[in-house]
Amino acid sequence: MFIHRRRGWEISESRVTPEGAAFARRAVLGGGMAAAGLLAASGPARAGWKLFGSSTAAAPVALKPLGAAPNMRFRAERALTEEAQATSYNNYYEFGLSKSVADAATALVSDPWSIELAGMVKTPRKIGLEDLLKQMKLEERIYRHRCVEAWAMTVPWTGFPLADLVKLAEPLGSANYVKFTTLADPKTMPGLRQAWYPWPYTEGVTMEEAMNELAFLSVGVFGKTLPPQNGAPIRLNLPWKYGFKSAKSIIKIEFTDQRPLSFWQQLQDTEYGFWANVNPEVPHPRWSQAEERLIGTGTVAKTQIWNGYGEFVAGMYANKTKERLFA
Ligand SMILES: Nc1nc2c(c(=O)[nH]1)N[C@H]1C(S)=C(S)[C@@H](COP(=O)(O)O)O[C@H]1N2
Ligand SMILES: [Mo]
Repeated sequence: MFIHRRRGWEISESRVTPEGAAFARRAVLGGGMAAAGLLAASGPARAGWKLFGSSTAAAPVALKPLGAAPNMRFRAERALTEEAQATSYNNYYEFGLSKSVADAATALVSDPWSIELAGMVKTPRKIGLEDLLKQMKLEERIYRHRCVEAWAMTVPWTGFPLADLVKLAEPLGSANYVKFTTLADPKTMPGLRQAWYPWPYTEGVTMEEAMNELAFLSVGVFGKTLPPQNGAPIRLNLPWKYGFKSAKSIIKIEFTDQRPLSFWQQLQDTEYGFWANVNPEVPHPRWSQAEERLIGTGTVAKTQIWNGYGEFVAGMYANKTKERLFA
């Protein structure tokens, strides 16, 4: 049977919304919370957002300049996305299902912050972010970011290689995977009221992927500390994988010999699997991944295998022929 797969942006935002969100909307409707007027005005996808969004004006979040030197290995070969776009079109489900979570995310308390280094490490411990940053050398890298929903951006992140943190954590030889757990605070995160989601948001990579030069922990974007909606105060960037692997607001990094089951896998493994490497030739079950829409300009670009980072990462997958590498 021939299935015509539309391009991601030809589908309405509600159709591109992952299966879990569709499920959430059904639950909202079934729960009788969606008043008819609200639905008529904005449609079911927006209704969810209104329920969880904040109506009060957001307090401005003070961002600190970081001034880290650019790493010339990772420069832009396409125009940078405008800062205003990259910081106002976000996915951060803990703060709501829409792309407009910046106001709600001002509730995030990111100072003080500490990260638990847990599991198969020489000495499990908690490390304060300030203390951690004293031991890491910050640099700026421009990365392409490709969301599984077929939008993309190109932004300068400030941070340090994940490999440097792995070395600091001193994992045992038996640890094959790294699991990331992110903040789940019901007091400040209205999205957590959607109890049918498997909070907290978690992600995972193999130890080999964690040690790859491209795997990056960011504490800033556009030369300043991360705004809350982009994952303050520390988030992952795995630019050869779909964006959902790049977990925001990380509180725990755990070393394990078990492959972690991520938030999205728990919701829909067939659509959002463990590997989730970018590949234009492997469509999402509900839309094509061949092209991407650049946020801000709306320019359409061809999506590249490994999001264009094959020279860095393709070798890691050469012998993994039995794995579902691209979903
Ligand atoms: N904790 C957490 N991390 C998350 C998400 C989320 O909802 N919660 N969304 C992911 C998705 S789907 C994408 S595309 C990126 C978006 O990052 P950005 O808003 O900085 O562009 O964050 C990822 N990290
Ligand atoms: Mo995404």
